[in-house]
Amino acid sequence: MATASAGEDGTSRTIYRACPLCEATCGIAVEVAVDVDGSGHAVAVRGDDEDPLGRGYICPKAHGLIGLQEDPDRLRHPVRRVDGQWLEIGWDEAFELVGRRLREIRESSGPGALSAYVGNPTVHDLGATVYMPALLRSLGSKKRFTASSVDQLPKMLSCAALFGGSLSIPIPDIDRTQHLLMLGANPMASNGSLMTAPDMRGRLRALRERGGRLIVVDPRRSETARIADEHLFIRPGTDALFLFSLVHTLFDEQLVALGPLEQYVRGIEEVRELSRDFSPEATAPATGIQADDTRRLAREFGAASKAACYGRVGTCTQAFGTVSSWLIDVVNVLTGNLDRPGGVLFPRAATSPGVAKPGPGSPVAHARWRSSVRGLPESFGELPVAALSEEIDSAGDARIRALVTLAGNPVLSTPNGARLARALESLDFMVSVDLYVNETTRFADVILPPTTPLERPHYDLAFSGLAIRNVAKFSPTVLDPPAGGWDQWKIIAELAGCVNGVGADVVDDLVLGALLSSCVGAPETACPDVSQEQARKALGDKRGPERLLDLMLRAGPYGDRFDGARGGLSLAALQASPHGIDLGPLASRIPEVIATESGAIELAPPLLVADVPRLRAALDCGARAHHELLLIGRRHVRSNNSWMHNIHSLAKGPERCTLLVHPDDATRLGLQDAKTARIRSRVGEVVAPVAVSSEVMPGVVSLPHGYGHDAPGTRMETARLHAGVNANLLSDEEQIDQPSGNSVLSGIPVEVSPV
Ligand SMILES: Nc1nc2c(c(=O)[nH]1)N[C@H]1C(S)=C(S)[C@@H](COP(=O)(O)OP(=O)(O)OC[C@H]3O[C@@H](n4cnc5c(=O)[nH]c(N)nc54)[C@H](O)[C@@H]3O)O[C@H]1N2
Ligand SMILES: Nc1nc2c(c(=O)[nH]1)N[C@H]1C(S)=C(S)[C@@H](COP(=O)(O)OP(=O)(O)OC[C@H]3O[C@@H](n4cnc5c(=O)[nH]c(N)nc54)[C@H](O)[C@@H]3O)O[C@H]1N2
Ligand code: SF4
Ligand SMILES: [Mo]
Repeated sequence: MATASAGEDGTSRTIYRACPLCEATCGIAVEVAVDVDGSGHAVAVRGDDEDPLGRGYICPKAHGLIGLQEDPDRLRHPVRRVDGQWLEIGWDEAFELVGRRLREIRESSGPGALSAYVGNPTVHDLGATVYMPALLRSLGSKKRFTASSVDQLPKMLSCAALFGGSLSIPIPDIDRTQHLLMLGANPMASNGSLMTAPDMRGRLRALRERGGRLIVVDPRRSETARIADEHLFIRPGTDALFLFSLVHTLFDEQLVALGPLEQYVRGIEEVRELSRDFSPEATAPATGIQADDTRRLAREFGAASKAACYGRVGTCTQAFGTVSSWLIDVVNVLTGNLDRPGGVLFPRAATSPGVAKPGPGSPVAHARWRSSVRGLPESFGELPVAALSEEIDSAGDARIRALVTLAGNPVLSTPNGARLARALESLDFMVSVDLYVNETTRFADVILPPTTPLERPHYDLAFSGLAIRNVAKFSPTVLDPPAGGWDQWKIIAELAGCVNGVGADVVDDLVLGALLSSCVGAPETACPDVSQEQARKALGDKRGPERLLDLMLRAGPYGDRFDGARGGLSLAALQASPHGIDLGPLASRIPEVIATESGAIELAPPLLVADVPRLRAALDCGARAHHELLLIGRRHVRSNNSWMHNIHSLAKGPERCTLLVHPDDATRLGLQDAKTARIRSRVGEVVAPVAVSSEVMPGVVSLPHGYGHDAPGTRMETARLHAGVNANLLSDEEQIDQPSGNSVLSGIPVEVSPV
């Protein structure tokens, strides 16, 4: 437990909220010591035993919230870079400058000269989540990038094709399943992703105690593989081949049994045909998984009373990310496990539109425009970030000249970080909304720092739609923001406004107006009988994200429909239940949730079928390329992508940024434990300490991402002491998953030699 001095007046209060640091969204109890002047400081973070999802669980990172709060390197005022020096400036001056520069560049070079990169912590703040789209719209540029395209974009694309919604992602029913087949995920370190489920250790233990099985497929014997019933090594990047072999076997051995799902599914025969070439014998040389094992795994999956196939970042950030993501759900569908308790289910979030659009929908929002240089396709309004550098340094007159970054560190988190750093340095103007001067924001002209997570209210809009139970929890402000501190929503709204010469209030009104028209007063909305005026009155005039949240909750599937007497959810109802409200286990939602053009689950969507020939070609090269050494990443429970490395309590301890090498490879390459190695790829090289370990499969080396904190010009002194190297100096912006343009960050060909 983190401790600090007691409050000056000797009393303390406890505030319950959700931890905003990762997708688990654990309920935490923050103890605040109260000072004589009534202000307070956070002294301890505990798990909240009454949180319906987390039931008291937290990981070591939760305490880091206090470290973040007190970090002397964290920015507390806007800063401007002048002749290499950071000068504190006022908010008005900052926005005047930013607005003027962005407008000038847009006027001289067109809206395509403006761009934005939105990073991962955006989804962990309600305010950023709801105002960010307004910022992107106001920039008026089609060149927008987010961390999705170094993460889950392939899953979004496959789900949009199969089910009609990029966020219609089936979640493993981990508390009721009897068989969990997990690929490319290590929730024992990551605490779970696209599966909001605190305490994975406890939940996986419970699975095994009730006689269920956990099977992990991973090129590394990860922390999760170690507690599994069975672990199979797989050659990086070959999951789609392995999954197709499972599908092949399901057909081959008459294990296909869709049950009640069958009436809603189209394309089963086409999938059968496609799977013919991918027999377990055909894929084994490439995957490294024996044909007998693949057949046995297919049989066991088919025979389990309730089973869930689940893949995460390792199955997305690879050359066949979209096809792998698709085939994971094909396995679930063919065995009747989609939409069945104990299988994989669609959550029903409290803020999802109250009337889901049932039946036929619109086509997948994909490839409506393309990037200028390589012609990479847009998905859901964003371009793959693998194209960001070239859109700055090689797009001629169409080039990006000004960039907004919001809660992102692409120099450490996207491919070929060295080229991106050079490109950022060449921009005419850059503004970053961030807490630190780090590897990316050091190139900004202006940095606008928001108040901290403990100083703002929160609700997990995204993660409540990805959780293993339906829950709703509001997180109130824990600490009063400091005088002159700006909440993130207000910074984003002001930023959106200043581009067009208006203030944050105008933007707030527009956001509210748009949300009102989609929630109330029209036949296709959830509350056709409630007028916009009525709703507006019920919501009150408090500006900011809480009012928008109230609207979404009240018009949502559990909402009070603006009728207090009716009962149901509202912001007030959540505020009266500080631990959160349990809305029950996940339940079947088909057909209501399906929104494809046809109204059916498209098991063989054209977008994915079109990528199968590329996969077929990989059957041969896969086997031939076994002499290549492939680089994968890994996560550590005390780390968080590229940040939180400046918090001593998390950063201390043994060196984490080491290269894991299998003993056979170490011998062959002349590498020694604890000595250093040079790792080279097509795009760059780094030098890192070696840890010889049979934890990785032969032919695979592993280096975590998010390090490389020794760059000049940053202001993160603790991180600098544990600098490590940037694994994304090795990842190659040319290597992408074809359908989505998602970066390949796993399975990068490298050469390794002793230094
Ligand atoms: N090689 C390799 N690369 C990877 C991955 C991998 O597995 N391997 N994983 C990928 C994945 S899954 C992801 S999601 C991306 C993440 O990529 P990014 O989102 O680009 O990077 P983060 O490391 O999450 O950086 C977060 C940034 O937000 C800032 N920040 C933190 N909290 C706040 C806040 O409340 N407000 C604001 N404004 N800023 C804040 C931090 O200071 C930091 O600058 O990295 C990807 N990159
Ligand atoms: N402590 C901590 N928690 C985090 C984060 C963090 O940085 N630190 N990041 C957060 C974010 S943004 C995300 S997206 C999630 C990610 O959550 P997870 O997906 O669980 O992420 P990882 O722990 O990286 O696990 C990925 C696994 O895929 C394996 N792998 C790599 N390549 C392949 C492959 O080709 N095939 C297969 N089958 N496996 C492969 C790796 O060895 C690794 O064990 O974690 C979140 N939680
Ligand atoms: S697992 Fe840790 S970092 Fe993630 S939400 Fe829970 S306490 Fe926070
Ligand atoms: Mo991520």
